Amino acid sequence: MQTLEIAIDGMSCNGCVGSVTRVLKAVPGVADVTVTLQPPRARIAFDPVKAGRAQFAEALDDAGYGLAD
Ligand SMILES: [Cu+2]
Repeated sequence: MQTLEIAIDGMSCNGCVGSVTRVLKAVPGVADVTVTLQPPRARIAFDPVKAGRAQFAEALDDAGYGLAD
């Protein structure tokens, strides 16, 4: 298991926190997600064989968010 902390673009409220948490948790290989609004970041625990930054970026993009860094 690997942990990645990423800054998220496009979050403005707690509804966004819920959405970002849900879409990241739905990525195959993701075990746990913790999202904060201030600062807008996500900490993701995942299996690096199954998932990575590209999958997280795609899932976020589909939901209207993005990686900020
Ligand atoms: Cu929102």
